[in-house]
Amino acid sequence: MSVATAHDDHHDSHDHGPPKGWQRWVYSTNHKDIGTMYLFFALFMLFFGGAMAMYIRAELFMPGVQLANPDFYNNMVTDHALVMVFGMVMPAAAGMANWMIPLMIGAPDMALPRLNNLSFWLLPAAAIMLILSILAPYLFPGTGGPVNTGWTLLPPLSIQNGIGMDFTIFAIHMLGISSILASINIVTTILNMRAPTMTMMKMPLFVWAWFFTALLLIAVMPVLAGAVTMLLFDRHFGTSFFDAAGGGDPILFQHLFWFFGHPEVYVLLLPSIGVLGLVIPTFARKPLFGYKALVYGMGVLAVLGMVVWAHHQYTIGMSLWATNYFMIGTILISIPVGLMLMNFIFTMWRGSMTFETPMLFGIAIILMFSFAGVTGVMLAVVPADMQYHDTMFVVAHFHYALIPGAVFGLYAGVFYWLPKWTGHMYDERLGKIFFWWTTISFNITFFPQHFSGLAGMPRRIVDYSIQYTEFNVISSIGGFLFGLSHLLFLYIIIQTIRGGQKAPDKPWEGSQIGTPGLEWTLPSPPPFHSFTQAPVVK
Ligand code: HEM
Ligand SMILES: [Cu+2]
Repeated sequence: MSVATAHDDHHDSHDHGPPKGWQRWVYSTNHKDIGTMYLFFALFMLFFGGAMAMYIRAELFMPGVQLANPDFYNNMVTDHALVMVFGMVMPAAAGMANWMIPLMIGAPDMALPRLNNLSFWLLPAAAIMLILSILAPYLFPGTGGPVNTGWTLLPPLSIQNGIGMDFTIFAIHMLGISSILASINIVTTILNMRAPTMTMMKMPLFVWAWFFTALLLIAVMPVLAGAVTMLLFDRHFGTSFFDAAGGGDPILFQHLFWFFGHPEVYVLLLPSIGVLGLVIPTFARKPLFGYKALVYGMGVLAVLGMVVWAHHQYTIGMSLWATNYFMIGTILISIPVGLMLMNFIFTMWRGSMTFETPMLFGIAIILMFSFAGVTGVMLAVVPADMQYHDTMFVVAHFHYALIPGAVFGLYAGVFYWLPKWTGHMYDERLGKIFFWWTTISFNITFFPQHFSGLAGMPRRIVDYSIQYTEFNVISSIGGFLFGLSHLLFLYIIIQTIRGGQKAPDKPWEGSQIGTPGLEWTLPSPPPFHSFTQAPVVK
């Protein structure tokens, strides 16, 4: 056939382009295409989860119940969190892993390209399930109200919820399978696909960060999957794992959930630490300070992160010994975290710094994430947490941890790699505007929540007492500005994809200082198939 002959003409040549049309994407086994799909999926989910956040802030703008019934409000709180965690941050980080890890280690592709395709395509299916879980009360009237448990899905409420909860559980199953498969792929790629001269201790920090992230996911995702499956059994098959009426214990679910949930915050954080490990040396024009310490620090963080989960449950009435153990373990975590931040600061020390958008995000992360570390240590102290628990103070803490710690790291990565991905430079002026706009509005949104929280305003409740009004008005205005800034983000991305100044192979002068930087030896954008022969690392 003509296709076959055409192929024979350039036999053994690997520079054929991608397949045409929809098949390129649906059947894709190419790490760059799959990475691109992950990133677009995450971008879409950013707006979906963001829209729910706007709804929440609109409702909280004033005391009283304004927009809808309280159960729907709590449904929005639940799905905002699930979408942001599983639909946005994790897929964005996975998209970056797909794009960059093979390029960084000199591999032609991921180790398991078909599995890679499956990992991605499970996500849209999960997203549909999640949307169905929101719509269920309206599509299937009489099957129960909205899922109103919060992302922690705590029983007994999650046992009593309507059919929407089943959709949520299925969505989590699919998201979990997707994460586990992607993680297996990433670990296998890192262990087996490196160019022969790329030893583990030469790998860019981003690769190490994802290595630990993937190991964490493989360790804890199955626990969450098991927990929600047990929940499903309690709901439909007559078991009583978590139902006190049948001899079960809702506290068991909390332990299983947080055994997953706390490591999950490191899953969200570590890829961004990996981005920082590239961005800071690039724009400080100095090799990363304490590379080895950072690698070991991330390892310690991953292990410690797995044994402190019950700091989310101080109020349930554990034994004093258990409580003390979890408190001390949690406080110990500040040691590797502090060490990592110090390494970044020492990398900048006496460097020749410039402040392009990725670097601005990098510096903002260090400052604002440290702040989350401080409130985190406050929360880790048992008698103090007894007061703060379930208040807006916790909301402020974890948004300071997650938005600078995870999301800003992803933004830094987007601006850092957009030239490589698209072949065009983004508009630096717009990038800087976006940086200041998000950073300022983020702080306006979440800083006041520390005070409303300390003053006692509970979280996950649609209404509040009037003395918290001012804090909430400020928060909501900040929130709307923060949301709005993302239209600029979208604009910058579209503009960069469509054209702009041509990006050189290595757009950032310092990007190969102290790291092999194989990805910068390729053209921008890299060809469809790259490193079909292993490069040599000097
Ligand atoms: C020094 C580091 C940290 C410490 C000591 C710490 C401590 C804590 C504690 C004790 C709580 C429970 C508060 C309560 O519910 O009463 C908490 C909640 C939370 N933290 Fe952190 N944290 C740290 C870093 C992080 C990081 C890096 C992230 C994410 C990237 C994060 C995300 C969260 C989230 C999402 C919650 C709330 C979960 C929920 O109840 O829905 N934290 N933190
Ligand atoms: Cu935790």
